[in-house]
Amino acid sequence: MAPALLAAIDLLNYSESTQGLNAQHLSFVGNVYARVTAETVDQALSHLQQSVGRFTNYLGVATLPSIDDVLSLLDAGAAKVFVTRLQLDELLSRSIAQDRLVLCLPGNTRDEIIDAISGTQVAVYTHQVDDVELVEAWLKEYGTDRPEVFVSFLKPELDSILRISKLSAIPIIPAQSLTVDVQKEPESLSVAKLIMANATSDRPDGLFTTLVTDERGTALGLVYSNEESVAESLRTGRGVYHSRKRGLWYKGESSGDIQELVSMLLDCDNDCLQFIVRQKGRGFCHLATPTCFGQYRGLSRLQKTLQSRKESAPAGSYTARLFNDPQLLRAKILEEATELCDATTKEEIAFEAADVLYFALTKCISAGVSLEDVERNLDAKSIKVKRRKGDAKPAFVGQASAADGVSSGGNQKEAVKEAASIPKSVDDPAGSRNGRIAMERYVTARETPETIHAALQRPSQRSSEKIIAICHPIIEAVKSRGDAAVLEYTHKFEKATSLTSPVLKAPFPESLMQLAPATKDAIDVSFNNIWKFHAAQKEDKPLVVETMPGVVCSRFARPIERVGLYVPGGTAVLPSTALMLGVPAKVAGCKKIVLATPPRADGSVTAEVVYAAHKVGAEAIVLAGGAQAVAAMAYGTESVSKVDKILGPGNQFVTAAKMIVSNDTNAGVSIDMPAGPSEVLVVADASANPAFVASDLLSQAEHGVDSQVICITVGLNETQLAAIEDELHKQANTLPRVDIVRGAIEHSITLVADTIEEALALSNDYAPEHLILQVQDAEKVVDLVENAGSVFIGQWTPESVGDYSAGVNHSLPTFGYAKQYSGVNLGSYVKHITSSNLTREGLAAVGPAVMELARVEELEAHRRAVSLRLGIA
Ligand SMILES: *[C@@H]1O[C@H](CO)[C@@H](O)[C@H](O)[C@H]1NC(C)=O
Ligand SMILES: *[C@@H]1O[C@H](CO)[C@@H](O)[C@H](O)[C@H]1NC(C)=O
Ligand SMILES: *[C@@H]1O[C@H](CO)[C@@H](O)[C@H](O)[C@H]1NC(C)=O
Ligand SMILES: *[C@@H]1O[C@H](CO)[C@@H](O)[C@H](O)[C@H]1NC(C)=O
Ligand SMILES: CC(=O)N[C@H]1CO[C@H](CO)[C@@H](O)[C@@H]1O
Repeated sequence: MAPALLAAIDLLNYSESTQGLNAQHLSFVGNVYARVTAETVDQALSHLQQSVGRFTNYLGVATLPSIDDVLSLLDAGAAKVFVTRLQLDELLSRSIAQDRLVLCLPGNTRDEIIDAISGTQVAVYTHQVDDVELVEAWLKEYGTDRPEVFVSFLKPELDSILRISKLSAIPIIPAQSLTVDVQKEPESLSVAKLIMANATSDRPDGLFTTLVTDERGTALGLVYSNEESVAESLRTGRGVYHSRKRGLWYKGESSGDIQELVSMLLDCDNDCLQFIVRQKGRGFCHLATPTCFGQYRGLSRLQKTLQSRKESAPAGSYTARLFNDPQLLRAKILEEATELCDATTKEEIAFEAADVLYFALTKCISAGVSLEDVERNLDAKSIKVKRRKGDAKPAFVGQASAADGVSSGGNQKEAVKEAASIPKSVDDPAGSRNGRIAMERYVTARETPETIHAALQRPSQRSSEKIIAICHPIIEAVKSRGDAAVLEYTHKFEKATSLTSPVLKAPFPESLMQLAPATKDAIDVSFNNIWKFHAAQKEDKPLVVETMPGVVCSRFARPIERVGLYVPGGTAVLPSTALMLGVPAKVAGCKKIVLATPPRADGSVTAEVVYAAHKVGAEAIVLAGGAQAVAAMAYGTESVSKVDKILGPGNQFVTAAKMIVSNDTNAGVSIDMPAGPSEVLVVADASANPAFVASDLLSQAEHGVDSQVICITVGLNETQLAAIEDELHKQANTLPRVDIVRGAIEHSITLVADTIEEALALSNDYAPEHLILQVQDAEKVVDLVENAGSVFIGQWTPESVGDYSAGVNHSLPTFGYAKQYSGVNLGSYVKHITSSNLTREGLAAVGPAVMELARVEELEAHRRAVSLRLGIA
């Protein structure tokens, strides 16, 4: 709708005290035109910010030389900016909507005007018109089927303004020439008169139907106005109407239920007024209800309730607690937001969204912020022209991926694919710094230890409680309903609805293991190397120690009888994990090996994994992922054997499920270690090849957006740092998984250190899963390594060899657990039994000590077991 009247202010000399309209009056009119120059642009921006949404339209004029200033004004909420022809072309080419722009005509002769507006649909402005008749003539010539026309006057006189208005042009009049009180300022133009100049009543009594609403647009009631009541309303700043019985009607004058005028406008065909007011007292209706149409509903009702509770909440009531305990409120907002994220059905989403709005509004009201303030903000944001990033902050990205992960029982690396930080397009800034794919850089000598520590935080460290809560019911279902429950989850999460059995039993048919010869050979090579390395870890004879003459203690190993190996799946093919987990189990001599992996949607498992399962002698493959697979192996089902230990990496759901089952004493199952997203830390000095360093960082970054890669440089100068960064940017852009890489790089960092000791101290504190040493005398540096899952020594040892074929396992502690845990190794598949074997003399020698300690502990039977044998009373 075209603004009927524009009040112009000149920021250079406008002040509240000048004669004419003050700021409140301006907001009644709603449409303000501000002359903005290069000198006053900052003033205009702050004016806009303070008046967020106060004015329906706020316009700037084209004495601005800079396109950036124009953009800033639009972004800050200016409804339209008046620009030159050149600026117009430039802005339109930048996809700025044409209804945000007004073309300033270079002059106001007929030819100039016709020339300027032919062929454009953009609104035009003609400045300081002297010859009103001429403008009138060409407006008539164009008829009403033309762009909006804004007109300012050399001499603003009522007659010329009205003539132009009647031709549907929009007059711009200096605020100083306008008044809301003609009695006091008889020289000035009456705002009421101008607003009503072109209003046309469709009623025989000439009154104007007037809709009264609150700021949110809720209709409060219906009344009538005429020019007199409009003028009184503007003058007093209150709701003033025309009562058909009583004449001029100052609403609330006797009852006290007054209304503050916020603004007034005409509808599209100028026959109905809308008054936007702030209702005070009991309400609008004579029945003392808030509106003539009954009670408030929805958010308005909630807001009223909260506002009244804030003033007088019954002590001890929940709302009072929320107002008084910011920590509780914070926790509720976070909790409800998470629940909303996890909701799936329409009913759940509506339910959870309502909760989020409830707590969010409580926060607002407690801080004196109203819904109207929030909505003004929304409106202001909706007209921004500069793009917002829209990415989630890193701390929240992991949480987002966690919730997604439940649908793919697969590898963490796969499960996070849909995470918020995967760049959606080339111009998405994730992982980019100054237009390049680059990690954030910190010079350790210039930062506090706290800053460095914070920078080394892993992504997605929160969420575990939530995940555990999701896993519990799944585990319970599998525990109580066995195969049926496992199948249901597989149908639901992996979409493998054709599956009728949750297991594939050995011997696996050849048809499921059809592999290219090269792939088969590669698996065989890896199998043999892993076998050799783990066989060498085998203890061929027990450890025997004679602690005293005749007292022999020994320790010997026995395989864990039944092991369950979790092989992440999803869309990734991970035969290497099957080998890394399965070979040591076979070397150790585990009697039963069960492998679990999520099937693809067609119910199949990749041939590589089946072949690997076959090579390690697995008795069955459980076709399930996530918590359901873990539960099936921990408790056993009709067709899945119960196991004694579960090993293998997985997403947060697998990890959480492993923690839950290992914590259940009735399950009788242990786990290898807690797992988290994969990570690498590369230490590089001047001897390192920048291309190698970058390739190692990227080979980890491509695992998933929640991977983290850290580069610690030792004594490198700017040129050398730039060389690594150049390589990273260059190589990253050539990778097929560049989007995932960018997601990971977004929360990855470079630390610029001076010495190798400093670098290793930082690394030990971080305790990386993979540590790559690309430094001079790398093997000596290993002595400085205190915490790491696996170390890759020297420039010829990329992490990839460890991932696949060197022989070391790649099932390693992540998330800083390298401080407490080893990676999977043969020891993970065996337990150690100790034994003691005494001769009579041996018992005689050690017996007095035993008896004395038994006496001190008052365990008489213990003492007697010795004394009896030794024939002592
Ligand atoms: C003013 O009134 C005329 C005649 O009724 C109408 O054509 C025109 O659209 C109106 N203009 C405005 C701005 O209301
Ligand atoms: C482990 O068990 C204890 C005691 O039953 C419980 O408090 C704790 O929350 C459990 N932890 C997990 C991860 O289930
Ligand atoms: C960095 O060191 C290298 C090797 O010593 C040298 O060639 C380069 O000029 C140095 N760059 C800067 C900016 O000091
Ligand atoms: C127990 O000790 C005796 C005497 O030292 C020895 O002969 C025997 O082999 C040992 N047995 C075992 C199982 O260690
Ligand atoms: C045996 C194996 O698979 N490789 C290594 C896995 O990690 C632990 C901890 O570093 C090593 O002890 C194993 O040798």
